[in-house]
Amino acid sequence: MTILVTGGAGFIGSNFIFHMLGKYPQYRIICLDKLTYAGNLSTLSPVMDNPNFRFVKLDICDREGVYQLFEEEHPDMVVNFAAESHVDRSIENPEVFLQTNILGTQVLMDACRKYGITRYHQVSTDEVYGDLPLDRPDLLFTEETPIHTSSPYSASKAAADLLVMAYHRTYGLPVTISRCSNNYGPYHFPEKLIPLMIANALADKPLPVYGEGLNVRDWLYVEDHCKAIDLILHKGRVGEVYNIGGHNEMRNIDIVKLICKALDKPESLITYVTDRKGHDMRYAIDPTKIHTELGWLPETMFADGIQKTIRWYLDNKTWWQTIISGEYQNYYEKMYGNR
Ligand code: NAD
Ligand code: TDX
Repeated sequence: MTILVTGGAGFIGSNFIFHMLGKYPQYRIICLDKLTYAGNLSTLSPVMDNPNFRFVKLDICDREGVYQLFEEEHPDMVVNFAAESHVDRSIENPEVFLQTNILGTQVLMDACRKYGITRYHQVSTDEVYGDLPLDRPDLLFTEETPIHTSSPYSASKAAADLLVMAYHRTYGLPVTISRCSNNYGPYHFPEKLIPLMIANALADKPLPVYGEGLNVRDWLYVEDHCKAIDLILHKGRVGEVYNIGGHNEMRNIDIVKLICKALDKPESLITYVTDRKGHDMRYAIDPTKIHTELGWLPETMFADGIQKTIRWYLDNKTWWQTIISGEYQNYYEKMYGNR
C-alpha cells in the first residue's frame, strides 16, 4: 500500500503521517508539500530516515510534477491535506486560496484518473456549512446541511468539495470527503487561535480576542481527526461525506482564559480587538454518521488534550520560536499592529 499525503509538512498532515507510519509499518507514505510559510520540513524530521517514507517538495498545482510523481510511485491512495488554511489570510488575499484549494485539487484528481487509484480522500472542513446561531444549541451540522460559505477560505474549500463529488459522478473516481471541526494539538501553526495565545501569553504579550470573544468552535484533538481519516480510508463508503467532530463546543474567550490559567498568566493580557470580517458565529458538528457507520468516537477529552497541547508548546519552544522569529513578524504586525 502506497499512500500519497499532500500538505504533510503542515499541522494535521504531519500528525497523520506519524499516525500512519506508526500504525502500518508496512505502508509506504509519500509526502508531497510545497513548503509554503505553513509547511515545515523540520516537523517531519522524526520520520525522514524511515525507509518507507519519502518527502517531495512540490506544488499540487504543478501538473507536470504531480504526474511525474504518480509515474514514479503509483500511489494506491491520495489524501489531500494541502491547502491554504487560514481564514484571516484569505480575507487579505483570496487568490492563492482559489489556486491551491480548488485548482490544486483538480490537478490531483486528474492525476488519479490518469494513473488509477483505489481512493482519493479530500480533507475538508465544517466551515463549508457556514455558521449556526448562538441561541439554537439544538442545531448541528449534518452531512445534509446545505453548503453556505462565509469567507474566501471556506468558499474555496466548498468549491473543491463540489469538484470532488463531480469527479465521482462524472468519471467514477472513488472519492471520500471528511469535514472536520477545529483541530488543536502539536505542530499547530502559531497564527491560529490556541498556539497564538500560548505563544503570546508566554511572552507576556497582549492576547488579541476578536470582537467579544463569544464565537464558538467545536474543538477536536488532532490525533482523533487522524484516526477518523484512517477509518474512512479503510472502511468508508466511496462517494460519501463524513463529518468529524467531538461535541466539544467552546467560546473563544473561555479558551483564552483557560490558557491564561494553565500558564499562570493574568487575564489582564486579554485585549479585545476589531472583529474578523464576516466572522462565523458558531460551528458544531453532528458526528452520528461516522460513529454509527464506522464506530469512530473521539478519545481525547478537551480537558486532557489542551493540557497535553500546552505541555507540547512548552517542551518544543524551538519549533515555534523559529517560525515566529522570521517573516511571521511582518504578518503579525500587519494583522494585529493597528487592530
Ligand atoms: P496548515 O496550513 O498547517 O498546512 C497546510 C500544508 O499544505 C502546509 O504544509 C503547506 O506547505 C502545504 N501547502 C499549501 N499549499 C500547497 C500547494 N499548493 N502544494 C503543496 N502543498 C501546499 O493546514 P492544516 O491546519 O494542517 O490543515 C490541513 C487541511 O485540513 C486543510 O485542507 C484544511 O482546510 C483542513 N482542515 C483544517 C482544520 C484545522 O482546524 N486546522 C479543520 C478542518 C479541516
Ligand atoms: O488572534 C486571534 N483571535 C481570535 O479571537 C485568532 C487567530 C483567532 N481568533 C478567533 C477567530 C475564531 O473565532 O478564534 C477562533 C478560531 O480562529 P482560527 O484559529 O483562525 O480558526 P478558524 O477560523 O475557526 O478556522 C480553523 O478551523 C477550521 C482552521 O484554521 C481552518 O483551516 C479550519 O477549516
